[in-house]
Amino acid sequence: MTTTRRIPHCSHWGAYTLLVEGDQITGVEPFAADPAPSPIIHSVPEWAKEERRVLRPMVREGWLEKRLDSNRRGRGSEKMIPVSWDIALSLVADEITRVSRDHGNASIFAGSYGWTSCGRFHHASTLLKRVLNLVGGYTGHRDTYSIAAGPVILRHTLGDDQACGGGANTLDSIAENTETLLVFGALSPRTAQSEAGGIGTHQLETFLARMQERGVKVTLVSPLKDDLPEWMEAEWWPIRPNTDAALMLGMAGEIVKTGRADTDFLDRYTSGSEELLAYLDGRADGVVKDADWAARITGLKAPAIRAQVEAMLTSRSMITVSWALQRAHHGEQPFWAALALACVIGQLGLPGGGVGYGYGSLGGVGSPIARGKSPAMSKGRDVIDSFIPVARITDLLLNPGAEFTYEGETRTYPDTRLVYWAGGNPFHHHQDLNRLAEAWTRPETIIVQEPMMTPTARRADILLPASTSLERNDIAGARRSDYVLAMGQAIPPVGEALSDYEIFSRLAALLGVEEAFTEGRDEMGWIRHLYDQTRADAAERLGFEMPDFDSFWAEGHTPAPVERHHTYLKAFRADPEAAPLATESGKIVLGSRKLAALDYDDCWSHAAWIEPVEWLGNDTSGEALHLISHQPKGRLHSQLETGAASLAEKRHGREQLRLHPEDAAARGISDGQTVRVWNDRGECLATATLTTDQRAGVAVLPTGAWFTPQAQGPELAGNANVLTVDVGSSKFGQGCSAHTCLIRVAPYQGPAGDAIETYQAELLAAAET
Ligand SMILES: Nc1nc2c(c(=O)[nH]1)N[C@H]1C(S)=C(S)[C@@H](COP(=O)(O)OP(=O)(O)OC[C@H]3O[C@@H](n4cnc5c(=O)[nH]c(N)nc54)[C@H](O)[C@@H]3O)O[C@H]1N2
Ligand SMILES: Nc1nc2c(c(=O)[nH]1)N[C@H]1C(S)=C(S)[C@@H](COP(=O)(O)OP(=O)(O)OC[C@H]3O[C@@H](n4cnc5c(=O)[nH]c(N)nc54)[C@H](O)[C@@H]3O)O[C@H]1N2
Ligand SMILES: [Mo]
Repeated sequence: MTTTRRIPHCSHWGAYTLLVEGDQITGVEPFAADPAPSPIIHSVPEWAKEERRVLRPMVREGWLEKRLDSNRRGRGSEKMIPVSWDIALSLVADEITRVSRDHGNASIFAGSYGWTSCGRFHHASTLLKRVLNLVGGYTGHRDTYSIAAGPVILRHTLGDDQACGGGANTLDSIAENTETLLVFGALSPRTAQSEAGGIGTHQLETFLARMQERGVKVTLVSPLKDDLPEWMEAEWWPIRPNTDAALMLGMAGEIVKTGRADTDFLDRYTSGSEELLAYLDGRADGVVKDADWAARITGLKAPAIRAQVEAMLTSRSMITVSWALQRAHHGEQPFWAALALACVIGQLGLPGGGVGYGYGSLGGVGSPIARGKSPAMSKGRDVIDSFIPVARITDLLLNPGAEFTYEGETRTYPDTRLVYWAGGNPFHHHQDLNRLAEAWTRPETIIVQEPMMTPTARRADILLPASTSLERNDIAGARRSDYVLAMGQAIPPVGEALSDYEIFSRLAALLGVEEAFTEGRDEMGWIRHLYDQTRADAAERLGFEMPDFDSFWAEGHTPAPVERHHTYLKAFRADPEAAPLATESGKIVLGSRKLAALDYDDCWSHAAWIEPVEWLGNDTSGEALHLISHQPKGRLHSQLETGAASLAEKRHGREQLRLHPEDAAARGISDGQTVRVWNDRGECLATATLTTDQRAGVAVLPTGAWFTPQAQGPELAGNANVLTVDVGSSKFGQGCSAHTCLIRVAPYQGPAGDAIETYQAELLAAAET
């Protein structure tokens, strides 16, 4: 008789129990306390399938034969030769030693951005940095693809970036206090499924339901109607993408024009407001920013904007802004403009009033605020000061020695010789992948540590197979989680895979730093240690009792301390002198001395509407659509792309390109047809799906399809990043501009194989070498 083992586990999309018989996962049960478990949990057994795994260490044939003299354009197409772990790791150690000795450690790029597994112990990029910090350091990265332009501008206008990281008014308080809610972007269960580092309970819908029940007046400003659940019965304003700053400033200007700006609030709590007001009322540039001005730019209706202004002024009003808005060219502006609007209204610091960012962008943003110390492995002290803004990776590789700016500083790109990527997939996440592919030919050596044979893994010189979280023990629950969660090992490692900790421990030994790296602890020793730190902190600092480690591990989960009904800037509002902000003035900055001195043309000294490089307002062809490449519903980025939840969102083995029926008709496209999607940067195939749930002129292609380029012709899988633009949001923030992108679409005439089948066949061919 087979016995079924029940193993508590967790991923970025939540906690669950794995049912295991022998070495097989036979079922997945949602975490009982979770009111809205993510369907993606049922895709997890897909990780165990050998077809997509890296099964053994491998080295690119040309690199093995000729090292630095190999043809670096062979990456991704040359044979990969299996080698033993000993050989693979000694090659890695020798490369680190060589580059460090001959070029200095800044020539080792280990920024290695990526979501990896949710486990906080086997956290691949942290462990990579930990090893390298013990042998002289590396070039790292600042900010994230998720948020960069946003937090950078908030650090200078609010003093820190809490308001976009889950520290603004909590949703429980908004649900009880707000009367008028203006939503920019989304409040969507689609994105709230995920939380970096795992989450116990998904609460967004609980709070949205409470708002609906209380009759909160909700307006959704988004190109997509389904960015808010239909049952919220919100008024939908289908805005032209990337024009939100104009709407926000037009609303603020309308308030100023009608003499209703809260001047007491502006005087007492802000600095530089004169400059903003001069822009709004037209003294600065002769253009009055009001409802009519905003309507012209955004494609919305001026009377509705005026009515909204009225409601915002005469009731308790709250503005929410999704992270998506700042993943765009000039993405600093909608974040700053929303703050400016909130200041003109004057309700910041009151329960359910003001502005907050990123609600529902991740599951924990807006939920009760976790107050404990989350379990986390340390990367150690950064021993050299070398970094890039995260999304400047292609620029780094193409332009060694060139200058770049970031947050007011001017710095120089180092000369990258070695790239080590562990736990991320740049051939999914970066913009303009054809440009990245060119840059990828520059470094002498590229090491990738990955469980899956991803497009990035295939483009490695040395490829190291990491195990997935299913194959080892770990602990989850990061800084926004309401629970600490056990991640038990369910199955043995697939192929010759080793855990990230084991790989880096062996590498540390070869580099002579094993003691410092491991501190003498093994896997369970570390997990126990990390948990005990979290438990001690909760007890000492917050008086919050957590069970001892063995009880926790047996139970699989334990609640973490949280704060409910939080009001952002409450203390500052009560006494701005006693509780000043960490800004240049101690107040909210509406006119920045720092930015005035920098005098950038793409990030001015006050919030402004600055046209993006590409938008519907500057299309000269008359045929372009604005592409929204938002987060995929059925997977996390490129992870579990062939899992059931992800496949359910595909049609004919490709991603669906959502089109408005008017745009489809104008191009002779019918529902379900294969279309070619292109611009000057690249082209891909997708399956057209027609819907009136989006503004005409807008197309939607979710991110994360596995990049499957052909020697000639379009990319097969529907990877949006062959189309997106690779420019920094501005000289100040340097965030990625993924949501700024114009495309063309037409029916596809050529032969179109099934992308998944093609990819699978290529993988099998690669595995046979
Ligand atoms: N066009 C467009 N592009 C975007 C975005 C967008 O909105 N539009 N969004 C951006 C955003 S917000 C983000 S966060 C990025 C996400 O970009 P990434 O974080 O790079 O995407 P993932 O697919 O999550 O990649 C994680 C990788 O880690 C691997 N992995 C999983 N577990 C382990 C492990 O235990 N060990 C190791 N070594 N590896 C593991 C997975 O197999 C996967 O290949 O994409 C960005 N790109
Ligand atoms: N299922 C799933 N959930 C995820 C992820 C995933 O891969 N899969 N990824 C996670 C990660 S890493 C992150 S950072 C978050 C991201 O969270 P978000 O940034 O909030 O998510 P997006 O899906 O990129 O965008 C949300 C919506 O913003 C709208 N939008 C885009 N551009 C504009 C604009 O110019 N103006 C207005 N008003 N609206 C606009 C789009 O209609 C889009 O549907 O999602 C997280 N959640
Ligand atoms: Mo993200």
